[in-house]
Amino acid sequence: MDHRSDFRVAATKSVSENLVVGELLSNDGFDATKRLRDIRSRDLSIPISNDAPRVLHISLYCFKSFPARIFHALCLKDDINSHALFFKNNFTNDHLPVTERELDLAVDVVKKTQPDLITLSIMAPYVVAARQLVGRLRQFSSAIVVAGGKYPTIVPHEALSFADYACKGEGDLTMLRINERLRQGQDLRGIKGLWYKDDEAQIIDMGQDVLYQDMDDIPYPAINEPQMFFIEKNRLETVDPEIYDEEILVMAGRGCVYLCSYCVNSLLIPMNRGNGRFVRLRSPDHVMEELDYRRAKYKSPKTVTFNDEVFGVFDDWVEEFSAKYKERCDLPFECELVPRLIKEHNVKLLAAAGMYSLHFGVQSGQDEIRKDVMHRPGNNEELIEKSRMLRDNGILPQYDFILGNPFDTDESLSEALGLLLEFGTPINLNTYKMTYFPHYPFTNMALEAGHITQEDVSDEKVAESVLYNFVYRPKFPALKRHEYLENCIYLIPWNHRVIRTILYRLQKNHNPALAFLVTLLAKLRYWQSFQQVGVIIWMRRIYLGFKLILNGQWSVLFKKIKWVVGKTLYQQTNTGRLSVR
Ligand code: B12
Ligand code: SF4
Repeated sequence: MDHRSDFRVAATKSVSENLVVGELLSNDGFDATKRLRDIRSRDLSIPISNDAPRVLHISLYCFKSFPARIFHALCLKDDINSHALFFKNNFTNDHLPVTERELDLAVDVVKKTQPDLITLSIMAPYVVAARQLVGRLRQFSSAIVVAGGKYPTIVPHEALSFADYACKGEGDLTMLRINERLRQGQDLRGIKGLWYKDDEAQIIDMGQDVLYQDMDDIPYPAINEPQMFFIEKNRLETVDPEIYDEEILVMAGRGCVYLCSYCVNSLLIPMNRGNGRFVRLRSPDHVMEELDYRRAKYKSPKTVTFNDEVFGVFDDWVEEFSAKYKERCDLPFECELVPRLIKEHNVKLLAAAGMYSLHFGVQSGQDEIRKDVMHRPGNNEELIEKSRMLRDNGILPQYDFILGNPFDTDESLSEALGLLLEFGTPINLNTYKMTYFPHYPFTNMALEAGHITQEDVSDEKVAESVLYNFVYRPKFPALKRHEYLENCIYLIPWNHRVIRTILYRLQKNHNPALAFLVTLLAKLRYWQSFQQVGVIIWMRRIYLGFKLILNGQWSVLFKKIKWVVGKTLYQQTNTGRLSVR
């Protein structure tokens, strides 16, 4: 089969003077789509041939990594001697730096698995760690290094500074083509989407593969399957920690319909024009099959979270999914949808199937900023209406909000505070800090407006910002009005009558004493939530305990005590069970 005929150069600008458009090489009649379909129903425990190529997939800072787990499953099905290494985990705002011991443990895994090929899945915040890890592994291995994920998708030419090949875009079929080349003992040049440097160090632009449409052909992520390694806190584990998680994180599809300026989709959607439908859902049956697989693996799953960016965006899908979920899965679930796309009819169906909460992004409190700067649909009126509708249907809304937006003003933040207070109580609010991801339209706007400089978008700065300040950290001291208004927003979830009164007062008028008090309380909330300061957690527990006693809520009190004891015991036994093998 001649693959040249369907080769389309993706909508990539010329990124470097030293770049030439590459040619696709025929893969000896290899048809990746057919292969994907042929191996679809294979079991993961199928014996691997003795002479099968050896591949090590590495995820950086994410034990849950969808791509690394999917590729491990895909390669096992494809008769590849596949291994997966999860090199460090993602602790929000508190990532731990790579240690020498951890690099040594990764080297041990490489020595043990002897890969012919190493793949890395890389997001922008982890480029520094990727360079460091690849540098070390190359001292002990001559494996080919292929990078994929959001970072190489956006800047494949930059990824070639440390990887031999960089995959632009989705890589499921690419992975099968790579496997076939390894089986044939050929190099990887000429594969669609796989950029490389030729012998003269010229970057060869291999475009990007089409978006694979039939999501049911793609394996779901491997959970606690053979040949998986996990490194964190100077330890190497071989039991998948995922099975001890009470939350099952699933994706029922891929893609989004919007192009918010601070989100990767603002780049991916234009990049994929003419490349197939961007939003693709798995069939409800396939999702249920995965949930059966996962529930059989997990020790005591309690909830399901769908991590899709726009969950259940098609009405007929929602109808079928709700009926099947209700019939086959008794775990409550939550999901995420853009407010504009939330329809009452679908909410009722999903609620009847077990949905207890729905996330939606508010992101700004002012319609103009949301629309003109963030390129996001929806206005405040619509948000309030959707929030009310969810509550009326017994669904707990969860709101996402981005602070640290340089285009915000005192007025827009005061409006935001008013809006969030209007959502009513109890309120679940996640407050993030704006991150300047390289090349995103929002970042370019901030650069043009002089709010940031190129240095703020360097790999190191992006890492620093995401690893330690992805979730908003309250400002201290917060003397300016916009600073303490952000702290006010951060404090909203504390939900106490007195606090709400203070927030209302500050929203209307400047008051330095109250602003100082709010700032102190916001700091306290941050310590309690993120720095796990034992004393503060216990002070709060004792306070809540007394409150329950005073209100005579004995059954709630006993439930809470049982939960605290259970959690403490679980943490202890969990650490014991995960000891090195
Ligand atoms: C689900 C999701 C998560 C999940 C799972 C993450 C994961 N690693 O799988 C959770 C909740 C854990 C998560 C956490 C985080 N996330 Co997140 N997340 C997403 C989301 C919504 C979907 C990504 C996804 O899983 N898609 C499905 C998988 C199968 O696709 P994929 O990862 O893109 O992989 C495909 C290709 O990239 C390629 N590919 C990937 N790796 C490789 C490797 C090789 C060798 C090849 C050939 C191809 C290849 O093939 C894959 C299959 O087609 C995206 C938004 C988006 N539109 O993508 C944000 C997104 C990826 N997240 C983002 C961020 C910042 C984070 C966090 C840092 C946030 C935080 N501080 O907590 C962490 C980092 C975790 C980590 N180290 O990976 C950013 C990354 C920005 C960037 N430019 O790099 C995104 C893009 C959102 C945004 N703001 O724009 N996230
Ligand atoms: S709606 Fe969400 S996922 Fe979609 S583009 Fe906007 S921020 Fe990204």
